[in-house]
Amino acid sequence: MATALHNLSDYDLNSVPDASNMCFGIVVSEWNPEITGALLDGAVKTLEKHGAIPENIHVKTVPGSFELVYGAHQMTLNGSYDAIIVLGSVIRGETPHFDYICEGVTYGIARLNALSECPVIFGLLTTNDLQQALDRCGGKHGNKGDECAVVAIKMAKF
Ligand code: DLZ
Repeated sequence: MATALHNLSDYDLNSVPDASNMCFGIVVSEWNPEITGALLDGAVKTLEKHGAIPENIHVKTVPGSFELVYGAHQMTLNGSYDAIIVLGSVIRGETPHFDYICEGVTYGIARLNALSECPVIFGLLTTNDLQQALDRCGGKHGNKGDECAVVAIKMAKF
């Protein structure tokens, strides 16, 4: 499970279906923008690398990670997406707030996956500090945005 044992940007290119006919929604949190912006860049570049057309990648922002569930839910209701990706970064602080946000988003996204027809891909970095987040948005452990894009294409094809 540990990302230190698995680079987030490493995958078998041949295992990824062609995405040229697919439409993707991405919901990205504005909190920790240097992290979420890098996640978004990684996700969009990887979707396009596998054939997705820029006009078929629709990006919406929400104020914080807690709002990712609402944003993704609205996109599932739209009915025109083959897969939806949520991107956020929650960094542990001094209060239990971190745990409540992480739990709420995890539960909310899992619930959407169980109840809606559109797969929702979980791109929430939950880290103890800023460095761990930087390591996972294009740093030494790769970019979780890349991983989410590959998962979105595979789940769209599922
Ligand atoms: C309030 C808050 C805090 C303390 N930390 C983060 C964070 O590290 N990452 C993040 O995406 N959002 C954070 N937020 C904002 C909440 O996600 C949410 O936007 C607010 O609680 C309002 O619902």
